[in-house]
Amino acid sequence: MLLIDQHPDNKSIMVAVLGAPNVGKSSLINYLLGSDLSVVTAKAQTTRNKIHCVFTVDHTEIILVDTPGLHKTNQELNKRLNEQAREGVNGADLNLLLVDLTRPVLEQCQSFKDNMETDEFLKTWVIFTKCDRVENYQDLPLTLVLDKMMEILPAIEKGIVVSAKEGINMHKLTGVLVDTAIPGPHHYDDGSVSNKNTRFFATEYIREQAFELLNDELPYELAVVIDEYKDMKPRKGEENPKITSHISASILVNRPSQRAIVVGSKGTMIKEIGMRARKKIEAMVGGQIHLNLHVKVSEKWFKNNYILEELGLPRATNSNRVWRSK
Ligand SMILES: Nc1nc2c(ncn2[C@@H]2O[C@H](COP(=O)(O)OP(=O)(O)OP(=O)(O)O)[C@@H](O)[C@H]2O)c(=O)[nH]1
Ligand SMILES: [Mg+2]
Repeated sequence: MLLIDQHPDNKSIMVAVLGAPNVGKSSLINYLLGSDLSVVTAKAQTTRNKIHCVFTVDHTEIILVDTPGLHKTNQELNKRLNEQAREGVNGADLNLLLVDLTRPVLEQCQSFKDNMETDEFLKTWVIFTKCDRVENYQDLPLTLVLDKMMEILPAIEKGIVVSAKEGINMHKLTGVLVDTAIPGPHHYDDGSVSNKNTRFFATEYIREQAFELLNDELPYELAVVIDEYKDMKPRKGEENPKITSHISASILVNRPSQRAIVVGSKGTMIKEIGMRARKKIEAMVGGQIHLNLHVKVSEKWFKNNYILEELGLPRATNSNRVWRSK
């Protein structure tokens, strides 16, 4: 946004949303945003790229950086996911460390510290998530837990208990973020919701539906790439074209047997994935789209540097030697 267009009361804050896989990072962001922008599934490691998710409250811009769940790993893909999470703090003013109340909380704090692989931490607030799943969460000995966490990570300043499912304390969280925002210009234009484009979110929504509909380990060996994304020009005299975009995308899998599962009997599975993803993409673009999905066997795509780069996952500092072939 041009400086000349900035309101004198403008404030901004960039917040890195971090934590283990599946703790509810994307759910929290979507709740605060008031939309299903970021992908959420019951499976761990749903988010694969760091994503800026932006909203404003009066004159305050809040940029939430969604990140992949940090975890210990030797796999190339996962190393790159961790790197995305670590990079999520670049430029941030505050870390939110999400800790799932249904799992051991001190362990999550220790793992976060270890997996970030640094001794320098921004000021950090602990967000205890999924309190709706804990009986009498109000009686939790939070002060004691926070003291123990601060021993592990001195950058911790405070803790807030929330539920994105039930909306518990979410307005309070927005309020403290607004209060903490720094006076200065906004980084995004009014109405912008992300640094990622519709092409990126189209792949995310296809992958989200595939994750939801497919069982077991398959999702981890599945990725989505766009082959073609064509916005249609209205024909002469046509004011509101019926189809606004044509999208062709490939679902990559590791083995032929996985291809058969994703296609499904008589193509029913791929049809269902496509139908659900299309609805979500149409809601995003505000028009009708034509979505063409293919399933391609791309053996060990998750070790292939070219494909990983295309998926927005550049090499990590601790990357393995990876395949060079296309
Ligand atoms: N009961 C309950 N479930 C929640 C809450 N927040 C998230 N979940 C569920 O937890 C699961 C994981 O949520 P995500 O938001 O995808 O978690 P994440 O931390 O972004 O996960 P990754 O991207 O895989 O690291 C989903 O099934 C959510 O519906 C909550 O407040 N209460
Ligand atoms: Mg996520």
